[in-house]
Amino acid sequence: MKIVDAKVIVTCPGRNFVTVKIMTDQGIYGIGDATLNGREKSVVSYLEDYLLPMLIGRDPQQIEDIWQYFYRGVYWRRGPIGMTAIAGIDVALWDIKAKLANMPLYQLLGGRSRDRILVYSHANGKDLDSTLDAVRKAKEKGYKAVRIQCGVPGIAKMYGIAKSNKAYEPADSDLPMEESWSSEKYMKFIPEVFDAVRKEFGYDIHLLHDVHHRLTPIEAARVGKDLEPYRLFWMEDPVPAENQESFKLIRQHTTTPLAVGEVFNSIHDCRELIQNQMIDYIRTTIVHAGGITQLRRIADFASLYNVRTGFHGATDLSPVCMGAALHFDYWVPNFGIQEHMAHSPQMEEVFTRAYEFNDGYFTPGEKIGHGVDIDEKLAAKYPYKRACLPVNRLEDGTLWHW
Ligand code: EZ4
Ligand code: CO
Repeated sequence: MKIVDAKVIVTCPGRNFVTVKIMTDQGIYGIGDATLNGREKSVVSYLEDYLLPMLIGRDPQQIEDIWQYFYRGVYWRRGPIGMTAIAGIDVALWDIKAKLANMPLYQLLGGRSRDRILVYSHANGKDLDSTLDAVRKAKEKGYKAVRIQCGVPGIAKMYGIAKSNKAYEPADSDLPMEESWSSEKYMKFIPEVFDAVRKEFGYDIHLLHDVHHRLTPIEAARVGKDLEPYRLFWMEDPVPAENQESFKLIRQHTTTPLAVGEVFNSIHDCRELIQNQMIDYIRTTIVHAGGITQLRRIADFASLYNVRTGFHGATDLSPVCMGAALHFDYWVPNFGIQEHMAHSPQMEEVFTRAYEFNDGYFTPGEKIGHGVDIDEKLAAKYPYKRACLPVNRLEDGTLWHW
């Protein structure tokens, strides 16, 4: 069996998505997501100019060898652009292998370990009242777990809060917009938010929160401690994680569970965090961490230390990534939770899916492969449009983490 063609499809049905499509001499094809939010074209170039030409003539069944060829073989290892490109190829190859085996992908991975996949949705509001409304709406849709972000009095524009009534959308301007931040104002306000949410909705719902790397370790320790009475499912990305040692300090002070890793792209980025049991959930996802081939290794390694998965699943990860992630979640023994932000109807016209939502849980569907496909004709109607993530500054103008 041989790969006869491989291409990249870029489409913007409301936001930019990059899809790898690999064709074989047996008529079977596979697709993979290779979207890197705000830097999409750099992955497109890496694929088109380098990796895809090297695929032609190879046996698509040799997923492992192809992965090693693009990881070890290129000399320049790791990094978001390279690992996202590898993930796009890897998922397309797993899709092909599952189609060859005539199985849904989860069967090929080892079969399902659970009946259904718990997901969390987002509830954000510019103030407390609108945040409570958003939680109510998520509950009405059936979600059993909700990530809560709330505008902070005195901070004009901040991450995670939607503009007017639009869906929350961080990448929406041709050049980066500027947001602002005050750790002091945030730290004072955030326990009040969770207090109000628990008072209104009780404890029979999982609550999550994303700090988006904005605190120092000792500040994160305090927030974790202050939030303990509200029993969070997790506190996400409390500090930047380049320095994995930061988490030792946070861990000494709080029992609020920690989730980290959506910006990681290799097993080495999370090795110390996992092996020193400094986190509870690993968020590294298929598209940004070298595909199923590497993520399996990360999950197996994490399972040795009681760390469970909680994959990133924002809308900038295409339905192709979501489909593959749900097959992975169905199988992985140490599953924790899966993030879910609904794609728009326009996006779901371009990408057809087999996965289904029912009362707060997903199932990946029984379609062979990962069950997601792309309508290329429709995709071609939505040309790429540059959309940058914002930057973040402190009140005195200092450029800050975001
Ligand atoms: O900022 O997906 O937990 N989710 C997040 C996301 C990320 C975007 C970046 O592309 O933090 O909203
Ligand atoms: Co996050």
